[in-house]
Amino acid sequence: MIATRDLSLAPDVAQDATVRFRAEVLRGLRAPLKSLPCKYFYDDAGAELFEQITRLPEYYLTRTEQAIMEQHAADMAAPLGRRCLLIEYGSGSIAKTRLLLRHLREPAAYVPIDVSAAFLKLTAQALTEDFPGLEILPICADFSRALSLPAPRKKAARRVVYFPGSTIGNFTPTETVALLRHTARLCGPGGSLLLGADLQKSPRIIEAAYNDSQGVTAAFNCNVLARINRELDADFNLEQFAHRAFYNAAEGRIEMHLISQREQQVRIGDAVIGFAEGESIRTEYSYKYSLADVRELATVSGFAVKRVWTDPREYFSVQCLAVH
Ligand code: SAH
Ligand code: AVI
Repeated sequence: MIATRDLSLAPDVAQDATVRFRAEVLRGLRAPLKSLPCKYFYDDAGAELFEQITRLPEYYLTRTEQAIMEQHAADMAAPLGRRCLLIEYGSGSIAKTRLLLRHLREPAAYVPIDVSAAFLKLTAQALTEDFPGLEILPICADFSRALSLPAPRKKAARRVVYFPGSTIGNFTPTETVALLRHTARLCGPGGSLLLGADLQKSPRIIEAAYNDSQGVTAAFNCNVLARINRELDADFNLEQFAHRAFYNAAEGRIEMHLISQREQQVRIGDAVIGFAEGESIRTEYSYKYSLADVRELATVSGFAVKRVWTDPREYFSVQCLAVH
């Protein structure tokens, strides 16, 4: 029998989440260089727009990682052994997770962690049908914050964190080291991290992935303002902010911004934020690493790189890191 957990948030937890959302939005918009945390992209509409992005011809990341998983998931699963507890950060639509689960030997349980309740509900439903007997323990939370893991019914031999999608690239290198250290502690001795990371390549290819011709990435970017309007009683005029994404070669990252098209004031609840014409809100970084960069980040964070799988063009990598 499958066990899944109720994902509806208790009223006080939902209220805490809104208080935190408001505090983080105001902190970001009151800073001299305005920014918004990218984890707030993923309300129901944002999750759906992200899924559309993964199918765009320009967005090479998802299909390249999927191909790596299709080819090597058995190899990735073998050293993880019997009865591992599989924890996933930013699980999303779990398309790639299925490939891994298919090859794991009697996993103790699967713990998807995502800020998107919409994604998590779909996950539990879909996996219930396809993996009978697998205990699923979803957590709707920010994986970069302290969290306590639910105890699976079956005793786990080791903990494995699966972190696909290059979501690691949405953290700065300093944040990445903190996140990896926290992950090494979570995995504990004998644990592993299976990490999907986008790689450096021609800036032309990278920039196209974030400036698609159908405007889906622009809609994804602007949706965060619609979410703030709806959830925080704000009055952003979406027509007055334009999507901008560019590759910052010095920092090795894509930057996504929303550019104010005129001088304007926006109300968020009882707070008022002023924008100059041309002023930017930075909404996301997406770092692109070399294999050596990942090795260095892993090593200073308590991991050793054990295996690396890439595609023939070396656009993307999946890496097995062991806690050392
Ligand atoms: N793993 C999927 C989805 C990647 S999109 C894939 O590879 O296609 C990024 C996912 O991470 C989204 O589902 C988003 O809701 C989630 N996410 C982003 N930041 C998060 C955070 N700090 N904590 C928990 N989930 C987060
Ligand atoms: C989830 N994350 C890795 C995506 C990325 O490519 O940085 C989010 C995204 N932003 C724009 N398009 C996709």
